[in-house]
Amino acid sequence: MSEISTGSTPGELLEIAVRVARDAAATARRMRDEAIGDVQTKSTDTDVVTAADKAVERQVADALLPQRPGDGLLGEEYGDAVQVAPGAVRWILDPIDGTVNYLYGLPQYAVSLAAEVDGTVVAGVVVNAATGDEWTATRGGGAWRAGRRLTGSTRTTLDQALVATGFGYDARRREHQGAVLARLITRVRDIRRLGAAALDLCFAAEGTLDAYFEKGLNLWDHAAGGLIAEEAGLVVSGLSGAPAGDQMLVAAPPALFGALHDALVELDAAGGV
Ligand code: LIP
Repeated sequence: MSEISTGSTPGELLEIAVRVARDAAATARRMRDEAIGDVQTKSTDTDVVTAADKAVERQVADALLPQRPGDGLLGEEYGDAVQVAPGAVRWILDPIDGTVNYLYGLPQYAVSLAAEVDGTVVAGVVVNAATGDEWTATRGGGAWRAGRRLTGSTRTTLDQALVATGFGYDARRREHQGAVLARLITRVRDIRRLGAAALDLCFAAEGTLDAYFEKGLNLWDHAAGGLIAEEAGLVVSGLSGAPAGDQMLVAAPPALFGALHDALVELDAAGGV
C-alpha cells in the first residue's frame, strides 16, 4: 500500500479511510471462496468468524498503524491494540460486517471503518464488499453516496414505515427480540432483516429504509454507519435519552423517531439479556 498521509482533518481522515476500506473490501471479495472453508465460532455456535475477517483486520492494521504512529485501532477480531493519547485518532473497524451473509454468499456484507478523536467519530466509510457500493460522511460535512448528498426518508408515520432490525447470536436474546417484533410488526409497514448493521444504517441514511433499530450492537458495528445516518439528518440514539450503544440503537428521521422510540420503550425492546 502506498503512502498514507499523517493528516488529521476529518476530510483527510476520510480520504485515508476510503482508500484502506476499498482495499480491504477487495481482499474480502477475493478471499471469499477460500475463507469460508476456514470458519471458527465465537460467543455461540452461530457467531462465526472466517479467515477473511482476520486477514482483513490485519491488513487494515498494517496499512494504518506503521504510517501513523500514535493512532489506535479497535477492531472486532483483535480488539483494542493501543490506548490513544488525547487528540489522537482511534480507528474503529468491523472488517466484515454481516459475516453470516458472507458465509452464505448473500451480497450484504461490508467493511466499516471510522475515525474517532477524543470519543467523537469524525469520519466514516462503509463499503459493501460484494457490490462495491460506498457511503461516506465527515462530521459537519454531510453524508454521501456516489456524489449524492443523503437526507434520509421523508416518511412521517410509523404505520407506513419500512423498518429494519437484527437479532443477536444468543438464543435467549433472540427470544426477547422475537417477542418485541411480534408486537411491533402490526404497527409498521413491514420489517426487513438484512443482516449487517453498517449497511442497515446506510440504507436508512439514503432512505432505502425508513428506520432501523437493534439491541446488542458493538461499537464497530455502528461507528461509521451511525455517523453516516446522523449526517443524513437522522436521530441516532438509545432509548430514554441514553446514547446509541449495546443496550439499543435507534436510527430514524426526526418525523419518525418519536413514534418508533415510544413503541420500543413500551415493548421493552432494550430488555431481556
Ligand atoms: C452483525 C450485525 C447485525 C446483527 C448480527 C451481527 P457481524 O455483525 O451487523 O446487525 O444482527 O447479529 O452482530 O457479527 O456480522 O459483524
